Amino acid sequence: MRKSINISILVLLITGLFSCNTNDSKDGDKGALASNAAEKVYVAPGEHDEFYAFVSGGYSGNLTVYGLPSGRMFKEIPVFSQFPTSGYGYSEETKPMLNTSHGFIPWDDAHHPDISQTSGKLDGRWVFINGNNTPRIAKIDLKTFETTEIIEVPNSAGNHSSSFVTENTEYVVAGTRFSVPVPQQDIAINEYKGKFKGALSFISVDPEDGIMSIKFQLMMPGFNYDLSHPGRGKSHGWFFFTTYNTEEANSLLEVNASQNDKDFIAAVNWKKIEEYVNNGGGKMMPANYAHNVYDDDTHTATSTMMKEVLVVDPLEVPGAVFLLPTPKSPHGVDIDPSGEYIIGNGKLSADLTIHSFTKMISAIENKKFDGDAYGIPILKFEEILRGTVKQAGLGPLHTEFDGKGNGYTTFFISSELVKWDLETLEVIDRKPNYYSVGHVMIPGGNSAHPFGKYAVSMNKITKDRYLPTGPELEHSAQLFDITGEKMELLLDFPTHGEPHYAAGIPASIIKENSQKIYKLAENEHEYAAIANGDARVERDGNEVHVYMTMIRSHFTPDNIEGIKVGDKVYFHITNHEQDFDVPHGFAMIGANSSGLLIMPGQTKTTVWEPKEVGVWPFYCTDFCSALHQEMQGYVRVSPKSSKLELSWSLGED
Ligand code: RUQ
Ligand code: CUA
Repeated sequence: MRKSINISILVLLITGLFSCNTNDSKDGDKGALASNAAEKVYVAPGEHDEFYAFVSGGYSGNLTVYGLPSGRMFKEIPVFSQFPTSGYGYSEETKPMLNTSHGFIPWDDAHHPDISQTSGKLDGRWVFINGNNTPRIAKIDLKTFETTEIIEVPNSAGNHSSSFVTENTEYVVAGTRFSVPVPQQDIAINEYKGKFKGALSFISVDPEDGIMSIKFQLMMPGFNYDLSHPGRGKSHGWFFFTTYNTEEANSLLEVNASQNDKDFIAAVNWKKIEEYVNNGGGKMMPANYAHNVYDDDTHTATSTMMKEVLVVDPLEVPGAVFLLPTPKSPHGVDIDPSGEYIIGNGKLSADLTIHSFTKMISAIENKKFDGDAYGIPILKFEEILRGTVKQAGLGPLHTEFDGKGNGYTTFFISSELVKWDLETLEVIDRKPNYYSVGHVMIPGGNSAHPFGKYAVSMNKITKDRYLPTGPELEHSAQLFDITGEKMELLLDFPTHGEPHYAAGIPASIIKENSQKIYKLAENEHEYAAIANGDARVERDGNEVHVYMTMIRSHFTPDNIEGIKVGDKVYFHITNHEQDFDVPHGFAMIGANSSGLLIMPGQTKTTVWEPKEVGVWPFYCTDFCSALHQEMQGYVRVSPKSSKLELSWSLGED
């Protein structure tokens, strides 16, 4: 590999970073305001948006749902982070969702949502998202908009080249950003080179119930695997991963990992490996990772520790893995809707590199190799290159497509969104982004059928775009109309956490399936109180189980006596409402947990360990009726030595 580095770009990256200034911003605004932008984003009161946008929350650990074009925020879906609003990760039922091999982890860094597909089209069943920090992949059910499954990814670290799905959701794929010793061991960090490995995990998704299971892990050389995307159409069956730090440096990466003029895009023929694995290939290796599943009928999650994983050595499957040289530490790799163009966004580059899938296949067939890395053939750059978009901008990160022959690439350093023609590779338009754009999203952008009406750029720096809110500002997204030759800036809207990728989908695909209540008759929660007579309190040693019901505007039981200091009181609360949008809340004074928000027909549990004698109230936290303030009760707590028997009131006089 040649050693050279564009020092000026590196310096820009390290120091200058943000080339745009606020004066540009004012000019840009004028352009947008001169148009009918307001009309284009106006969704009249009571009207619905045309698209859902699922925007990653980055270090919030969650996923936020917005409407497009209005930019209105509809919901924050808790995924990897405890969420006191609903009690996710606090309720006894959902704590297992956050279980990992490292124990209970109440947070993660959530990056790249992707919506399930059938035949290359968004099907709106699930959205997947990766946890970077403690490697995990989560699945959110788009009927309930709840996280229903989380699988930990072993042998990985910084699970960043994730969680993208193949065109029939055969797999959701997760690649490690940081290579690590596999299996983990106590060795010197400077033994990195050659000893650390990069695991690329192919997680199968059951076509019926969506259950995830790690089919195999491809054990690659110890590079950093940054992003990935599936092939589609003609390239279906392949998956592409960018790499950087092919130098395998282990310190001062900002210099040492930028020595090679080109890093690689790893092309993985997963169909070939699947076949190899189905025929008994690969090695089972001991592992320890959590698989957490939430059951909609029992309203309860279970966590199972998995003990092994199937590992595949790429050298054992000749013809399955190739390396595509790609300039300047590529960040995103994006595949156009036809599956022909493989776009490498070299983040230290001014040009965009486009490889051709067809040329890649013929280079493979004709053995146009340029050596190998750890035995994996490196294809000749000139043989696979389709062309470059010249001087497109500085620091390309990510590209999306409109399905009409155009690519839209974000340039972090020059802070702009650039539209270019996939055929001519000419730049068509560029618009400044405020400021320092990361990702861009076009609904359906990672599929064979994008909906090329809007593009949303997600920016890293907000500065003066909104009223100041102290040193910390929310990140900012910008909505563009991309139906014309030129892009038109329509709207800025704040996003929660740090949005990395987002996934958009026409609302029509999912809104009819959106569930309104949980049917009480189908509630199989172990501690549910369904029939009127089910409400009760039971003691089992120092554990007390309260089977409680709630309906406007009453808890049953409402007063409980006979609880003692040192007891562990489980409130299992079932909401008997069967109307859309009538939750009740539950909060107990002094509980070391969050309140609960319980949806109609649902059961949730919280634990309270009273520490002092007295009479302690609980109440409903959601203003549910005119008599909401009356929705309350008391627990009498007696000394540990008390002989007072349990008693409770069922709401009669
Ligand atoms: S990565 S920009 Cu996960 Cu590009 Cu955020
Ligand atoms: Cu129930 Cu307020």
